[in-house]
Amino acid sequence: MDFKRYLITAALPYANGPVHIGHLAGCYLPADIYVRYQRARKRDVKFVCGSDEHGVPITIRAMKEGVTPQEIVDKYHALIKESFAQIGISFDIYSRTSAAIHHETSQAFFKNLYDKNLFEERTSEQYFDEEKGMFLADRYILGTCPVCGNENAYGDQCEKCGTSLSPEQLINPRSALSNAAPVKKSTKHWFFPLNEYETWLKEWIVEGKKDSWKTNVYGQCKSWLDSGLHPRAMTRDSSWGVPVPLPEAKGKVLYVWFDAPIGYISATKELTPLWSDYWQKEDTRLIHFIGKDNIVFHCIIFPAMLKAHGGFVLPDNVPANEFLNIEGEKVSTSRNWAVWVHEYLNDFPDQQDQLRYVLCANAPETKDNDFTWKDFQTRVNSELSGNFGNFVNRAFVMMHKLCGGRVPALHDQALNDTDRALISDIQWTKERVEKSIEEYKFRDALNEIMALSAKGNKYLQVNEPWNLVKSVAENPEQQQRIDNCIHLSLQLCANLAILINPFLPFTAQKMCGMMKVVERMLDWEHAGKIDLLKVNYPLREPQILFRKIEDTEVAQQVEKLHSNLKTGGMAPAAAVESPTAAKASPALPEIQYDDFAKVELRVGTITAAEKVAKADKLLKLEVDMGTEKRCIVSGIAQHFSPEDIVGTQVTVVANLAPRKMRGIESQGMILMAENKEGKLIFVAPLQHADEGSMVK
Ligand code: B3M
Ligand code: ZN
Repeated sequence: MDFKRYLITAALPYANGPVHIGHLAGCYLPADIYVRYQRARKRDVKFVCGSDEHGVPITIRAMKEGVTPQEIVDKYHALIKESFAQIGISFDIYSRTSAAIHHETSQAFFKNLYDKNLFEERTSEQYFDEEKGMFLADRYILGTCPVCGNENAYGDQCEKCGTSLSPEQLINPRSALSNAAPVKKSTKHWFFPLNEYETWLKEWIVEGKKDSWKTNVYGQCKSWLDSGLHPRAMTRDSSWGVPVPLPEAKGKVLYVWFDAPIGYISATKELTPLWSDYWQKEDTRLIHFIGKDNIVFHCIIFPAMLKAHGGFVLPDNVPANEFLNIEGEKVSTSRNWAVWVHEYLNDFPDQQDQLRYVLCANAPETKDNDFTWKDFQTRVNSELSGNFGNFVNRAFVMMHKLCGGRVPALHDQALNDTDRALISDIQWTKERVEKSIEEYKFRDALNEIMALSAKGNKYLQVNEPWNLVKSVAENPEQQQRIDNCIHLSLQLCANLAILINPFLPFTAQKMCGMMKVVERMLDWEHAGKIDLLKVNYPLREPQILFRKIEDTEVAQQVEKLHSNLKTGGMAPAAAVESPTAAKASPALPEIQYDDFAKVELRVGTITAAEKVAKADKLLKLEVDMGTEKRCIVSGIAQHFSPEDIVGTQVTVVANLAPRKMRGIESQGMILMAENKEGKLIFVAPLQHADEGSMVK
C-alpha cells in the first residue's frame, strides 16, 4: 500500500502522576523519533497524544490526596505536558480526555454502536456502598485474600501474593471509601460483544500481521485470541468519566478503555478540520506506539470497536516496547522507585539529548531492559562525548587551525581510498538507518549512526592532517590531502546532523548553528550527500556538544533513588502496576509455617549510628524498639554513612541470640535486601509504623 499520510499516536498517559523515563523509553521516545524522521522525509504526518483523565486510578489518587479528581488531572496534565515539551517529544497536539470535544466524540461513538443494537444489556449484582450511595469499582473493595490471608487485598488483586481476584472472592469485603460492608445491588451495563469479532480479528492479525508486527505484540494477541474472546462491559457505575449518553444511564460513565483510545480521534479533531482524512481515508497509515501492558486494548478491543463503528482505518502497526527497569528493579510508582522526567530535567538542565540517547541506545525493544546511572554515565561519556562529540569537535578545530575557518576544497585528483571508503560509508549508513527506522528498530538505527561517527574518528586518525601540515612547505601537494580530509570530515558532520536529528534534535540544532546552515539542511533528502557545505563557506567555532557526567552526579542520583524509597516517600503517583512482577524462586528448602513463626520480626527506628573503630564494614547502631533501645552491629558501613540513617525505620530480627562483634554485643539483626549491583537497601515498612510493632 502506498500511504499518503501518517497518523502516529502515543499512549495517553494517566493524569494521576508524573511521567518517568520508563514511559519515555517504552513509547514516547520511539514515537517521536519515528515522527521526526517522517517529517524530515516531508511526509504528511500528524502526531497526537493527550492525558487520559478518567478511570479508577485518577479517583483513587484524588481520594488519597483528599482533593477532587479534577484537581488531580489539572495538576498532572500540566506537569506531564511540560515534561514532554521539554524533553523534545514533538506532539502536534497534546490534548486531554476531559475536553468537551472528547466527551462529544466518545459519546457519539457509543451512540453509533448503540443505535446499531450492538450492545448487549446485562443486569448483574454488584457491590454498592450504602453510606456513600455509590457502586464500588473492584479497586474500591478491600477484604481478606482467600489465598494468603492478607486483610487488605483489593477486589481485583491481592498485592501481597499477586493473585488476581474478583470482589466475590474476598472474605469480609469492605468499602475502601467508608469501610462499611458493601451490599449487593443490581445494576445494568452495556456489553460489547467482542466474541463476535473473533473470526475477523484472527484473520486480520493472525494471518495478516504475522510478518509485520513485532513478535512480542503478535504473540500476546495470538494467545488472547487462542483463549477465546468474551463480551466486555463498556460502562461503569461512577461519577467520574464520560457520561453514558442514554437517558436511562444516570450515574454511569463509559469504561475508561472505551473512551481513552477514542481520545486519539478527539485529539485529531481538535488539531485539524481535516481530521477525517487521517481517520477515514484508506491510504492513511495509522501507527500506535504503546507499552506492552496496553497491547490487547490497542490490537484487539479498539480495532474491534472501530470495525463495529465502520468507516475508520485500522492500525497498520502497533510497535509496543517492553519495560525499562531501574537499577535492576522493576519501576514502582507506589514505592517511588522511578526516575521522573521532570526531576531529570531539573537535575540535568539542557541535557535532554543525553537522556534521549541513553534511552534509545538501551531501549527495551525486544525484552525488558535495565537503566542504571552508571550505564548512563558510560554511554554519555564514552559514546556521545567520546565518539560523536569528539569527532565533530576535532573536525571543526582542525578546519579552524589548518584551513582558515572555511570549508576547504575537495580535490578529485587527490582522493585516496580512505576518502572513497568514507564517502561510501556515509551513503550506506543513510540507507541502513532508513531501513531500521522503517522497521521500528531504533536502537539499530542509532548504532549505525554512532558507528559512522566512529569511522570519522578513525579516518582522522589514519590521515593525520595535523602531521601532514608539518611537511606542506617541502611538499605542497600535502595541502590537497589536508583539504580533502577536512572537507570530507565536515561533510560527514553535516550528514551526522541530519541522521541524528530524529534522535537528538537539540544536538542537531546546535550543529546547524555551528555550520551556519538553516534547518532545511536537515531534510532527509540531503542525507548521504557530500556537497552539503559549500567550499569556502566560513563556519563557526565548535561548541562542546556533550559535557561529561561526573562520578558524583551518578552517586547523587543513585542515592536519591534509594532515599526516596527508604523513606517510603510520598509516591508521586498511585499504584497502577501490572501484576507481572518477577518472582524470585526459592534458593532454600521449603519450611513449614511453624519454622517461620519462630522468628520474631519487629519495627525499630535507628536513633544513633557510628562507625566501629578498625572495622570498615561495621556500623554500631542504637535502635529504638518502643519499650527498649537495642545496640545492633550491622555490616552496612560501606553503603550508608551514619548521619544519613538516623531516623530511618528498619525491620529487626528481635529474638536472635546476642553475638559479640569487635567486642560489642549485637542484640539483633537488621533486614536488608541486596540489588544486582550489590547495593544494600533497608527492608522496612513503607508507612511509618510504631516502634516495636510486630512484622507478620
Ligand atoms: N492511560 C494506560 C497507561 O498509561 C492508559 C493508556 C491509554 S491509551 C488510549 O498505561
Ligand atoms: Zn493474597
